[in-house]
Amino acid sequence: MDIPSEDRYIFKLVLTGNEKVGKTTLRKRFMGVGFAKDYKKTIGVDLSYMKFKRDNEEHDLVIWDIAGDASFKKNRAMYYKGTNGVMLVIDVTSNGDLDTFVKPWVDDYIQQEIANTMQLAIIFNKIDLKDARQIFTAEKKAIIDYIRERLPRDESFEIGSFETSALTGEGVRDAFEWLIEKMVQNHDA
Ligand SMILES: Nc1nc2c(ncn2[C@@H]2O[C@H](COP(=O)(O)OP(=O)(O)O)[C@@H](O)[C@H]2O)c(=O)[nH]1
Ligand SMILES: [Mg+2]
Repeated sequence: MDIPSEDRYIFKLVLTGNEKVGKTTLRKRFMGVGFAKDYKKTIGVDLSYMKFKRDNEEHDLVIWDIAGDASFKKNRAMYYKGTNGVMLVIDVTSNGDLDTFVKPWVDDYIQQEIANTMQLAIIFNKIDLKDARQIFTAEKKAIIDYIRERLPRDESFEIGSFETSALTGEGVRDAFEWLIEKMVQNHDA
């Protein structure tokens, strides 16, 4: 893994969402499989690093991905600190229950004090599993409305909503690119 030089800004994107919704598969689909193994052992997180170009300027991006549930809980503050962008991943074959799949994460954003500044994309993943799908337009709206209501942001705050399949790759690049663009815009502003 390349170590970015210290004078460059490193954008931080964190993946959130319940176990098995597809966070790691999405990350690998977008970035490849490279990660810093040591962090996995010590803080329960996989870190992936990439460079990206925008307007001829090169930036650095680190994606944080929860690796182990127990140590993640202990290291929650470290996980969220300095976050520019958040993906909340929802499995469309789940029932999308707000208390189970959404509330705990929104609670985190608020408690860890990133809710005021973060950019946010909701990722409705596993759309390839058409027969098992339970989350459609109405359920998606309920999830996004709930989040909007709880976040301390004004009406102009845009919450990204994307349908993806980490298995086929459908929608994955669009989702990451949208969020990265928002993160950069917000940092420039
Ligand atoms: N069919 C299908 N399976 C997926 C998709 N994304 C993830 N999975 C599977 O769901 C399981 C959990 O995925 P994983 O990325 O480990 O979830 P995580 O716990 O959120 O990191 C694995 O068996 C994946 O292969 C998807 O878009 N479609
Ligand atoms: Mg995972």
